[in-house]
Amino acid sequence: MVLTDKKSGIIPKFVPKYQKYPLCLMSTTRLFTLLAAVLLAISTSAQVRFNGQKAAVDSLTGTWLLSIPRAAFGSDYTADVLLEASVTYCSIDGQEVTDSYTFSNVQPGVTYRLLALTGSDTVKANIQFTYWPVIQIYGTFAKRPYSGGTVIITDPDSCGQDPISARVRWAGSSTAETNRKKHNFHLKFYNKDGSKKEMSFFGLRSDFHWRLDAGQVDFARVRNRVAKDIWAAFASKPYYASYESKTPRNYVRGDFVEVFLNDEYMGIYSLNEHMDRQQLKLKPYDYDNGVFHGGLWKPMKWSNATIFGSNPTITPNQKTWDQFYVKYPNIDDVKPTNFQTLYDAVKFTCNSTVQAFSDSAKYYFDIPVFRDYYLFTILLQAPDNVGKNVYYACYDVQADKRLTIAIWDLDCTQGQYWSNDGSYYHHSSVGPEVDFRATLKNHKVFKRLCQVDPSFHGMATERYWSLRATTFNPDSIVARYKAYFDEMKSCGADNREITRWSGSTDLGKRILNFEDELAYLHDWWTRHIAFLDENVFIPYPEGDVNFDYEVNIKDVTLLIDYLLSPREGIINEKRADCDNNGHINIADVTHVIDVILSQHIDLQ
Ligand SMILES: [Ca+2]
Ligand SMILES: [Ca+2]
Repeated sequence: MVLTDKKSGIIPKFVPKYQKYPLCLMSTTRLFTLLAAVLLAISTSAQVRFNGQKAAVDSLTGTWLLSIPRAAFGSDYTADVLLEASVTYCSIDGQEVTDSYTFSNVQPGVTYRLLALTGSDTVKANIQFTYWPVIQIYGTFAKRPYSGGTVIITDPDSCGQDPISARVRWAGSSTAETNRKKHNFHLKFYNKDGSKKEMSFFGLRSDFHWRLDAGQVDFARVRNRVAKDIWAAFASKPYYASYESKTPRNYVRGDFVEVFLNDEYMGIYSLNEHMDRQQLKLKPYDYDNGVFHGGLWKPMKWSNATIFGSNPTITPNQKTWDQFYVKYPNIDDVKPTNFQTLYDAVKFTCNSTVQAFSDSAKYYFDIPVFRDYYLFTILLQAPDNVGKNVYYACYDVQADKRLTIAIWDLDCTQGQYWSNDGSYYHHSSVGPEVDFRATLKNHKVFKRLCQVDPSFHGMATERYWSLRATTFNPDSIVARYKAYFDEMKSCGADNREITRWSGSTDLGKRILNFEDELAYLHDWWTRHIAFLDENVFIPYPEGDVNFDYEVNIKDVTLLIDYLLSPREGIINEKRADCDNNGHINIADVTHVIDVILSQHIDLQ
């Protein structure tokens, strides 16, 4: 992780609170009284610094968390200790500390008991280590609007802990309700003069706007991340990638951190890039001449319009059209805005004849990316990503009106439902033997693409089988989870997350257990891929050029038509290369005829 600015700072005064666990054993009042007697006071961690670093304080458990290099785990870790003048005595695990201390055999979750005396207070804390970055957020926040706050970011590989001025709000829709606890956050960083403070983490893009993803209702906490990894591993690039000089990404990247809010541990988050014009490398608005180029839109909620099923009158003077929100250009900068390109695609989907849709869908939609999204959502089962939690982008509305897709927010996938009402856990509607096409075809673009062109599903099927032994192998998908669980386990974050959130209302008061979830995911993926193999992406027979699961004279006719007049889109070239020699020619026609003849021989 790379931080860009350095200046010394303070951690706000730590106020002791009741111990959260184990509440089941005694009343809060009694517990508080007991703790108050034992912990006469816990004070700010700034009074004791380790290699210049102030620990992040969790007032819920009395834990001080220090972020140190990963290499320090599994061995002894020696830290220079700096005591503030007010500290008259300090010990760790009973050994007096003056200017340095060696933590023996640092392991995930292992605690070292600190005792510090000042003139008026006795400070007791359990020191733990992580090798993930730590982000401390201070302030009072809501879904909207942004509120001022302070953010301190501790990099395991450096000692800078500058307080950063920030504008912060909760991100998401249902996950941003006030009755939820582990909120996602939008973070916007600012310099002291009020200018945007660009920061880069994990070697990712430099930006002033970052998002912390909580995985609030996700029992694996990493579903969104694994989903994005799978998409990044196979999905087609946007149609304009071949002529845009920079690399567009139709997904966001990020990495793990541990978050504290007002000195309460909030657990494992993914610090992610932002989805915007910069991420997708859309052509910028021409301010000099007032000309629109790139456009980016996102549904806020599911509606008939967001599934391209109705085309109400556009509202270019507003930031929303029906349930679509204009992300770029920002309505605050460019008003009226341009919903026309999106509107035209919706209207075309609603009103075009079968023939017109068949002929012209490729001028409105980035078919390879739409096909990959079709495959991806069937693979993951993503009911929250049909008509919402997706971005539509146009590179340059002046040159090419095609919409492409960028993925977003895939927490509720792979057997995970979105509600936290307690009834959704491992819900049958997202079970491994559910054919997701029924849900996906509520979206009229996918419904019509499947209806007018069998090769849409056909080519998705071929893509599925080309990836079946690698990216889509259930063992390789489960291995992604295993690797992330191992990662969180080996820095101790897994148990900190469990201690903080297991049994919470966000999880329908259910137990958080990563081993159980891994077993669930293994079962779900093994059964789901077997189901897809046999029921959804059913392999086509050899010679079935037109994807109707039959090999007959229609395939021969189509193939000859194609050879006489090659046309984009009427045939899948891989299927047409029936003898699989890399060329499409008359020998393939002969091969199809041989297949047909052999069927007749088989029947005799
Ligand atoms: Ca056929
Ligand atoms: Ca051939």
